[in-house]
Amino acid sequence: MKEQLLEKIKNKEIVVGVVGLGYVGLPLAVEKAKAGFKTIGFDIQPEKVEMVNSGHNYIGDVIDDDLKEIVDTGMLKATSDFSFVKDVDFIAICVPTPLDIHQQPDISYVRSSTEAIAKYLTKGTMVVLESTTYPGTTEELLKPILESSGLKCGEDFYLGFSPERVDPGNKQYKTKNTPKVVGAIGDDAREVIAAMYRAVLDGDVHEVSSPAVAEMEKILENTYRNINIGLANELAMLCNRMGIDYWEVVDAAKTKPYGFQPFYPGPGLGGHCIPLDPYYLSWKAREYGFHTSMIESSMMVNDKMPEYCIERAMTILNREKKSLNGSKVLVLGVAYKKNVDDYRESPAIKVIELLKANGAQADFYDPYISSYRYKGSIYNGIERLDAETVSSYDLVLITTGHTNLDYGMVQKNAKIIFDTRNATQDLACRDNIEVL
Ligand code: SAJ
Repeated sequence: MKEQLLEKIKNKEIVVGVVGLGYVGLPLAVEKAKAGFKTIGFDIQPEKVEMVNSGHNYIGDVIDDDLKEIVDTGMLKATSDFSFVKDVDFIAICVPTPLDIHQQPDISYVRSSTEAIAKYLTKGTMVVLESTTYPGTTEELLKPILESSGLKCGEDFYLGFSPERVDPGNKQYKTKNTPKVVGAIGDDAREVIAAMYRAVLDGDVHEVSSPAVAEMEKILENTYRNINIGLANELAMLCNRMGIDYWEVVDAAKTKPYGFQPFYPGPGLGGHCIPLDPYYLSWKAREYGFHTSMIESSMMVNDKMPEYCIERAMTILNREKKSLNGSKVLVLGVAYKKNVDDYRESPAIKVIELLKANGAQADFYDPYISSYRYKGSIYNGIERLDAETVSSYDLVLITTGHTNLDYGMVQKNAKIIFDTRNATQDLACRDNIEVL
């Protein structure tokens, strides 16, 4: 099997499957097809299948023309019919790994995708999980499901884990040039799966001894960010109490050319990875009687940031002899981080809800997001951001630091600005600006 697959990779005869056509799966499918491998994209959402098959791109990190070309040339097609799994030689699973309402891992998308694959799995197939998950998922969950097909892992099919590393909106690092880690069950599996990624990606492919090592390294990457952001948030709150500008402190600390990476405070932790992934580890750790105290501590700080922003807004309005209750507040940015159109787990939305709960009239403007859905309701932003609009609010609250906003105009016309992202850092006149 190994030699046959290595030959097929070399001759670009491998048929590739990608399950999940989101911000991870679609860029991966596009890169595989661009590298000359016929690719089938699988997704349970008919609208995604329809958009891909009509060459209509919906992922910011994918180039529209690239998608159109590989669809027009037949190198990529999308389907919801998993029976086509019988035609693939390599299949990557790129489905969400969210948390349920009790902050426990919801592995159901991975499980159902694997079950769908197992039904049509054929000999000589490489199966790779890319979704971020707890160490042990590949061997403990995927392997038995796939072997229920009657095929034997390591003999009839290869199984591995290779964590996605997609930083939405990152202009420098994309799927093609970001180094990739690969772990698999068995040396042959690891060699063949790594060869498959090397045939497509420009970045280094780093092989590790097991899927668990690869699963754990990805969780380490994101837990590292979570905890350092928690540290930044905690020190920002302390510095405010001490009358020290934490943003200036970080700028000074990052002059150290080694051993320090800057992290910045904010209104909370958003996105579908950093706030969630560490909980996959703390959940699994309890199986071993282990408590990941630093993750819990960091998340206590991060989860408190929306409320802390409300406290600060109250203090700022109070100085103007105004109460939050009855004030008009304009929230700038609902995306979970700057220059993206994604508002999943966005702290800005939690801030808006808290403003309303305290009796404020909270409107928002986001250049990338005109409306958002929250708990079954749709919320529309204000149409445009102009001097008259800005001046009509008691407080402007910057929650996402989009770089395409005219902060100079906002500063000139706002009564007062609470900037939780230091987005106004380049403005000379800051007398009506307060930072987190
Ligand atoms: N944030 C801060 N302060 C910081 C950095 C980030 O408050 O100093 C906030 C952001 O505003 C955002 C959240 O944390 O709400 C997460 O931001 P992020 O920069 O970690 O970006 P994500 O979640 O879009 O993507 C991350 C990837 N980003 C980077 O490495 C820069 C990467 O960790 C993973 O590839 C990706 O998660 C993933 O899919 O796991």
